Amino acid sequence: MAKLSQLLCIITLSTYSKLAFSLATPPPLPILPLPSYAQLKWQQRELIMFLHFGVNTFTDSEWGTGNENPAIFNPTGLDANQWVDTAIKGGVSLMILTAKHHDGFCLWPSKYTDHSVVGSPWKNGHGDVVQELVNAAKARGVDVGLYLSPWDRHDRRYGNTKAYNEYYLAQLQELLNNYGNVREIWFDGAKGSNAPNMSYDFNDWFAMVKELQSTINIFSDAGPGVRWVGNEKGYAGRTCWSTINGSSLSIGNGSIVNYLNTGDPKGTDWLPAECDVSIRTGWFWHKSQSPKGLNELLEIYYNSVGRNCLLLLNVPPNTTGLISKSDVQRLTEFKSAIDTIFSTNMAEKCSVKATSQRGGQNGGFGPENVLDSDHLWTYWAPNDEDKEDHWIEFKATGEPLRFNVVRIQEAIGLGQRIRRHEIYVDGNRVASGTTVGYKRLHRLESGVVYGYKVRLRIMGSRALPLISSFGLHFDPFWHPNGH
Ligand code: FUL
Repeated sequence: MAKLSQLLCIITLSTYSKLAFSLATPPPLPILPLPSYAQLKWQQRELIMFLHFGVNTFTDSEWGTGNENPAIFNPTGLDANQWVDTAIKGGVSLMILTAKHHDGFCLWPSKYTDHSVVGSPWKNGHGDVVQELVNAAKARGVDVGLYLSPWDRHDRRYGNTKAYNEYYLAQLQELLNNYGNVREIWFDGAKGSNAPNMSYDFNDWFAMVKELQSTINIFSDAGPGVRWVGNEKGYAGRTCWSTINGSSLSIGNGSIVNYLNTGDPKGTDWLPAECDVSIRTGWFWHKSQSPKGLNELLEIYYNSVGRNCLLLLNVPPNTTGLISKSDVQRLTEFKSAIDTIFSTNMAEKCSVKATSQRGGQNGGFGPENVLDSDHLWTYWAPNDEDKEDHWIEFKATGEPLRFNVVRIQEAIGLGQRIRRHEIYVDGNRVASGTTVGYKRLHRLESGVVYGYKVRLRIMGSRALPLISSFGLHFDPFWHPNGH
């Protein structure tokens, strides 16, 4: 009997010790605030598309007066499939349409006004542009967002706070109840200086939006889902935190644009920035304008997506109701340039080591994680004792490395951390910066570099840095100072 219990004891102990060996090290603690699921999904889109379309398209203007005759809206060749095709060619997964711009003209047959497609000759007044976009997008697996301008220059209720808020909420309900999933709703802060004085019940609006569409991201200057980046050039700050203090923000307040541009490492809210810019000079289509050049678009890409933001690129349909060929071509070129640059990662051929790794050799947080295809939930984590300087190093296993772009990504699901970082090639510093966030791109000022060892050094962070992906790329369109 004594022998039996001894044997049992040995078996139990050995089972426990085996278990102890196979138990995984838990991830490090997050540092708050964190993104919501909808915000993470939004961030991964990188490039989304704006469609400014309405009476302004036909009057060659940017801000309509509100007195336009709906009869001028007649896009005889409108084909939302062509819009969605264009988006797909551009690698875009979300399209945001101006359902109503400042002129008050509604692209859907709203029950609450006659200033809409109903009064136009297009489809004899039976058309619905919102529905056409929703149908075409759904058929191709693309998501839809809507812009509903708070400032309305047509409706007579504007200026009467109660009556106009009721009208606005009624229209929000139409858009969010009748067209399936809406992924982003855009509350524009613009308002003309002579506009009647009134206040918008933003809190009621936001609460209703969330009630009707629980996974939507609400955009405004101040969020609460996504914040404005503070300019319409498509440029985020060189330092760009997804965190900010929501209580310091308000909508339509020109004095906070710099704060919006950079965010705040002490911010208590996760409110990432969206960079809106048009492919042309204006937001609406004008015969006299043409799309920006490829290099300008790439510059915008590096300054938005490459600075931890989303790029919301406006590609406006023309008077026929189609996206002009020149814009389709430019967007296709843009997408193909991005693919050319980022489809090859020279770091993948490297051996990789780091200052330390959480949980030791088999802890699951080794530096090799930065080279897999998961850019959120597998990452390199140093161990807790490593307090100050951290680095991760990539060493060529054959030919020297040749690149002019460095890509760094943080595991933002556990919070944004890095404050300061540098890149070295064979001991020489080639780039330095502050925040990283979901994605930080450095286009090297010195042009192409060749070398054997590339080191990312992190000299400051809010908590231990967690790197989810790293890339060394070659951008054939980048020629600084004729290099
Ligand atoms: C601004 C508006 O005034 C412009 O017309 C455009 O819609 C842009 C995206 O936002 O505030």
